[in-house]
Amino acid sequence: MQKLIITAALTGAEVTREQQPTLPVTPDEIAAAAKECCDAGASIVHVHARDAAGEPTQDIAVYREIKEKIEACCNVIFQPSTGGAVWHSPEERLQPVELKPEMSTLSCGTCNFGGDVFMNTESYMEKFAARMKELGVKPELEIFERGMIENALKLAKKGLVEAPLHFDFVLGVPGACPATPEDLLLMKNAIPAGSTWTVAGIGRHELSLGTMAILMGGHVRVGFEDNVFYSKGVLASSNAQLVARMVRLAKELGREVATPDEARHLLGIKK
Ligand code: KMH
Ligand code: ZN
Repeated sequence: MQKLIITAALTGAEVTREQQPTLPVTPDEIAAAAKECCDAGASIVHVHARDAAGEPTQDIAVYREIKEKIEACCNVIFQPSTGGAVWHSPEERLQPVELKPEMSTLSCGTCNFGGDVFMNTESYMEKFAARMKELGVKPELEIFERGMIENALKLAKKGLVEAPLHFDFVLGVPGACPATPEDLLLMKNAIPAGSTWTVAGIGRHELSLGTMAILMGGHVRVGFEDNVFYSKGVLASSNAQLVARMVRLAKELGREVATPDEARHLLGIKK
């Protein structure tokens, strides 16, 4: 089995300091959390920027500051979000790709997102994919529903994303695909051979689906964007605490954890 790639989704667009008092929000806090997670065993950090008021922003200047601060302190793969928050325009969302990060996310369809709609029309998916390709940014294909895999494959057929594809199954978002073991199997069995995949289980499902992925040869995403708790009713003390638990589980289950450079090799990213 491949070594395990652990992604830490540090901040997200929806979580607040009220829900998680140690949520990293400023560029300094996000960079410090990235280093802590990298030291704990994460090889990718998925990043959402926040403005001075702590609100989600897709401002390229804020992403630039975060990228530079992370690069100055650790070797982790920087993966900015192009999902942003549900109310960001596609043009706002695409901004961090212009920084030519090693990776960025590419959401592969529209779904309900709690009481909101997360909008990803075909034309915008194509635009995002084309720009990532032009700039040499490896897309992580975000899959919130089964049909989104077909949308991703359509992008591949048009040459806008290239094999080997890398998928992230985001399971358990209210309004989208639930986070059952059967759903994860369905997703995993629907992607082309030779692809890599990771799973982001929302809330308590982070632990169960992450454990399944370790056993199934997939990869794992943890962090406050997806889950703020360590166990029922007990807040996690940091993103790194959630990473460290996955490292321990992987060790117990006989799966080695990838370094950032090993993750680059597995994902076909040239530094
Ligand atoms: N915040 C969600 C609406 C991504 O980062 O690419 C979208 C999201 C996906 O988080
Ligand atoms: Zn995100």
